[in-house]
Amino acid sequence: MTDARLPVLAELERKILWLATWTIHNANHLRANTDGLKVGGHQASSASLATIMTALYGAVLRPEDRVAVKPHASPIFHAIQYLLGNQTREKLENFRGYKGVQSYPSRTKDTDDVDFSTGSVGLGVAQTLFSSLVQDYVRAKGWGTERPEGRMVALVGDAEMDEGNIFEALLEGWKHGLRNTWWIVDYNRQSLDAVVREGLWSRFEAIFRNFGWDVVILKYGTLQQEAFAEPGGEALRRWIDDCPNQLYSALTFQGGGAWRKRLTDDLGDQGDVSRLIDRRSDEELAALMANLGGHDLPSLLAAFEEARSHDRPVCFIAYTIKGFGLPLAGHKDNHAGLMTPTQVETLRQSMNVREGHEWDPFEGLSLPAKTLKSFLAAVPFAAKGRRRYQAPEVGVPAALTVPAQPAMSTQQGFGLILHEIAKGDTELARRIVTTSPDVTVSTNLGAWVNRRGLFAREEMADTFKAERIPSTFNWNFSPSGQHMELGIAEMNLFIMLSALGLSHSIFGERLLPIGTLYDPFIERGLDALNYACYQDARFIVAATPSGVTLAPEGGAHQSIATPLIGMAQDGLASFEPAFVDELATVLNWSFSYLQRSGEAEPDETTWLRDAVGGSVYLRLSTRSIEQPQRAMTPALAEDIINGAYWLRRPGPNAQVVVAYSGAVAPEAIAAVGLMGEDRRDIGLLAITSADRLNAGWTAASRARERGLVHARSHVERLLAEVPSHCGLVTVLDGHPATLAWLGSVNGHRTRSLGVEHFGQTGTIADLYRHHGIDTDAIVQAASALVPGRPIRHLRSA
Ligand SMILES: Cc1ncc(C[n+]2csc(CCOP(=O)(O)OP(=O)(O)O)c2C)c(N)n1
Ligand SMILES: [Mg+2]
Repeated sequence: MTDARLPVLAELERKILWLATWTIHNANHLRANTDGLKVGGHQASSASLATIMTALYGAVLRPEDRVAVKPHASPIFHAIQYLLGNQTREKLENFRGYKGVQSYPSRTKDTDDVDFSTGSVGLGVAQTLFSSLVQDYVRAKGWGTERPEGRMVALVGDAEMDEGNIFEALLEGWKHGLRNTWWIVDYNRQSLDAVVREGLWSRFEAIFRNFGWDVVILKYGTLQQEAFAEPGGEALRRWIDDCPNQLYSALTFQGGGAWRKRLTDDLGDQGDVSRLIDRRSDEELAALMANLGGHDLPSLLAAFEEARSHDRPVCFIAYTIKGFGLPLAGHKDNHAGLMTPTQVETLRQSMNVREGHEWDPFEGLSLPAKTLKSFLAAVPFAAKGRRRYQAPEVGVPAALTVPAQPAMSTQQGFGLILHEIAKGDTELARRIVTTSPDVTVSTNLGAWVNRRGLFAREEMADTFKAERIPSTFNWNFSPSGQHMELGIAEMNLFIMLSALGLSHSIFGERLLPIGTLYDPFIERGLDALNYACYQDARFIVAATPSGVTLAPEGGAHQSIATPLIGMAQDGLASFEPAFVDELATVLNWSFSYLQRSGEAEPDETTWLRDAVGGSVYLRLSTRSIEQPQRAMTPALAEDIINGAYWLRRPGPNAQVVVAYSGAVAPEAIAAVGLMGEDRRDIGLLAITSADRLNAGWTAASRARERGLVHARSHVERLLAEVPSHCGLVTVLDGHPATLAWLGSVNGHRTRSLGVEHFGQTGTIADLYRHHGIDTDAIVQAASALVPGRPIRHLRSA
């Protein structure tokens, strides 16, 4: 039985390819193009996926499905959305321009319902896998079950499969019993520079089957299958199978005449095979040879529909031609290839598109416009409109319980605070989900996990416990568990956080994700962290231990640059508290900060964009330090969130202010004590967030420059009471540039202490001395910065 959708989908495919081509051509040739706007990489790469995406969006996908589209296929995606009425002509005309359609599909910047951003190849692919695990998590809790389960689909470039993070994710998916995930590999055997190695598909096949995936190879289209059934067809099939990728590409580029010559030379037998070739015109021969599985609507529809009948993960290896349907088809240099105006003109004519009607959705059709219109109106994917949800806000208490211990580390405090939350039967406790790459216990999540359990779709008892072997930790897995245990790969942690942190928008169910890892390994997962922030996923990352303070752990685990990452990473508010009451304040604030989504206007007190919300990075430490005995007043809490407060207010004639962040608090406090007799009115500034202090200052400065003369940020208010002759010594266990900018706020002379070099192993005292962030170094810096009476402590030292 023939499928009535086929002629319409074929027409749609032509239209989509045309619109994508026109979008790119428009950006390249028609718009003023002075600053390198040249569109590289989109044309051929888009065409490669035109058929597959037509089949998916036109027939296969349902509203609950979510897709990560290969970065360079963005013009195809937007053309489809344009036809569905979700994208404007203005934005398409402004492809890659200011506020136009983005180069690569963007969840936050594009307006046509992009599910997952892509761009840095590999990450979007893994995101679909983790999103599927999150879907299972949410549903196992009994949430969102009124909606059907969706499929998480990635359209993957074959060269993209070189990215290691894809295989890290694959492993994790296997461990968690992955379902409902499709990866469709656009097997065009071309990357950016080159032609892909021979036979790669069979390696992929073996890998995926090993991890429990179904593998569907879409190699031959219907025309080819029909030809194989003709007399002599078997010889043609063998020839295709043996043909090297380079040669296939080259012949595709050259067209029908070249195919005829080559096939006749190689296969001509004056018999069946010759007749098979001769029966076809050059054009028909080219169409036959280009009729690979990934360009054959009937094969694609059949394969996808078959896969819809079960929930096993499927890898489709779809043979395609890069640049399909365009004069660039198959050429190995086509990645950055652009069609010339003449080529576009030829295509326009062949598509029956009149000049001036290039953007008309129903121009030049061979079917009545009405047919296409009503088909588009009934496309299942678009049946429910925009596919983004909102979730009600989870209530946050006025304050979290601060553990009462005279001395603690922030890491220990973090574990105790979460343990307190875990004990309660609150909505907050239920919506928190933790995850960690094999450092759950060593980052102090153990007590939380003991209470709330590990997540798995199926129960799995802790054998040690069942055997009554004493152990501190209860490692039971169940659908009600709230901890997602991951293997060591940090990329997976951040992509998991990205998936958990979009649950409210993708599945309509709010999660409050907390991930833990060792601080230095943020750098291992940094691109994925950046990706998560770019998509506006909401999560807390607690990184511990950090700096050189993890002393005996040695140089390999020490982090120097992370405070700067914390400041520079957009979408991430970073804190480095010294004391546990500060941490409790920050954590509580974070739970509501995660859930905000307002307008981007800065707040007039702090000049921070707090109404918008975002994710949070907590840089914690294993160093146990004496805790202040104090009440957390609302004013103090506010200062902690805004980034700093006076631990000791400077007097009117202050000569020195010491500003510190994090675990070096005892050194800063001691230095201030030791200098007290020899320098006047010393101030001690506790900095909980260099990131937020700096951001507020920058925003307030900008506001003043734009005429709001009274704009003042938190740090400006704090430093306003410091006399101009006063010197500033800043110190932290991290790169000194983190706090060095404080001197620019009001022009105070500043000396910034911190860590710049890979560390030694040793005690904390050894290493603080070695790097010059100990008490003596602070006193020496102050003494040199503010000359005066010799500081007695230094003389006696
Ligand atoms: C992490 C990362 N590295 C490099 C790039 C630059 N880049 C974009 S596409 C591409 C290769 C594309 O090959 P393939 O995945 O086969 O897609 P095709 O263009 O063939 O469809 C490269 C190297 C990138 N976007 N992200
Ligand atoms: Mg490729």
